[in-house]
Amino acid sequence: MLIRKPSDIKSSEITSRDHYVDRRSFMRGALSGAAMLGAAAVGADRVADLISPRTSALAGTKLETVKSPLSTTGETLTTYQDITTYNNFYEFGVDKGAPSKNAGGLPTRPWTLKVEGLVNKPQTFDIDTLLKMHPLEDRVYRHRCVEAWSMVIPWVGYSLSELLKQCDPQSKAKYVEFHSYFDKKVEKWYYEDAGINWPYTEGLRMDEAMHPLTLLTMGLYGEVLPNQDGAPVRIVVPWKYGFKSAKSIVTIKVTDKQPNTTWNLQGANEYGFYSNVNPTVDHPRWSQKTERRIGAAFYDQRKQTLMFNGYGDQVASLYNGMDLKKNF
Ligand SMILES: Nc1nc2c(c(=O)[nH]1)N[C@H]1C(S)=C(S)[C@@H](COP(=O)(O)O)O[C@H]1N2
Ligand SMILES: [Mo]
Repeated sequence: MLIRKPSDIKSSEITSRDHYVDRRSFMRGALSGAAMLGAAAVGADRVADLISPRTSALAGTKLETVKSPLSTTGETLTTYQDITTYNNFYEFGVDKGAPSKNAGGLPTRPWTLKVEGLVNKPQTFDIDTLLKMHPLEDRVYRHRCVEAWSMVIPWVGYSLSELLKQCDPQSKAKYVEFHSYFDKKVEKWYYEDAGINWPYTEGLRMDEAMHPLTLLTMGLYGEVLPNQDGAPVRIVVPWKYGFKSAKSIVTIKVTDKQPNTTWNLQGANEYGFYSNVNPTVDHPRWSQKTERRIGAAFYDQRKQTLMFNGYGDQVASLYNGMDLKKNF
């Protein structure tokens, strides 16, 4: 992304959700048969790969959800196929197609999320507790990557504030830090040479983290998150560039100092701590005025990028008095 030029992989094949699921389970059935027959001939790794791990064992598990009044309306949803095969998840490789191929081994059960730091009630939550703690909402959000492409994604989750409130942040708490899972044995594709400081770390100001739009996300399209999209739990901050939305998080640390975040350390002039979507502030290497909508018909692909990604009515007041040209 971020290191290389945005690649222009065409989302050539657009398959509807149902067709995709049918085809996938059909292929899995066909392949496990083939795998059993051929087990002696092909190596054990290859057999394992044939049987399933391209996607997690939990993939396709339905979640019980309610509609959210905070959903974005009037946009065409990006297909499940595109959302799950065009990804940025550098721990599993830098190409957009790599995470969907490589993230099958991410161990999403058991999984815990620890909330620590400046809170009166530090706690470790099991993923199955998180899934039941508060009603899960279907929330449609625009997603705008700093690389100037975008999607419209029907996430499932609830406001991060619901979780933070349970931990009772102290009054000196000013920031929240998110740490992604990191294991070199599982995420063999992490980009060692680029000098990225793993684990992937992101952060928000406390009031941004408590804003109702900031989503603790556990699913998409009404099902558990596929591994490549940050299973089993991630953050989604729809008014900021996509890299602010850390995937597969294991720790939330509440602090009084602005966190050092992965991409900000890579290049502060390219990836600001705030990184609110802003069409008037270009990335040093490309324009941010427009975006390419993944999967849209060719005549409809170029969209004007909206200030705060279109969420200004809800979030602009968080930045009163700040120079929006500098808060990038
Ligand atoms: N741990 C981790 N989180 C991450 C990333 C990553 O490489 N590693 N990429 C970010 C970027 S640049 C984007 S655009 C979104 C992509 O989310 P998606 O693949 O579910 O669309 O995840 C963000 N969160
Ligand atoms: Mo991104």
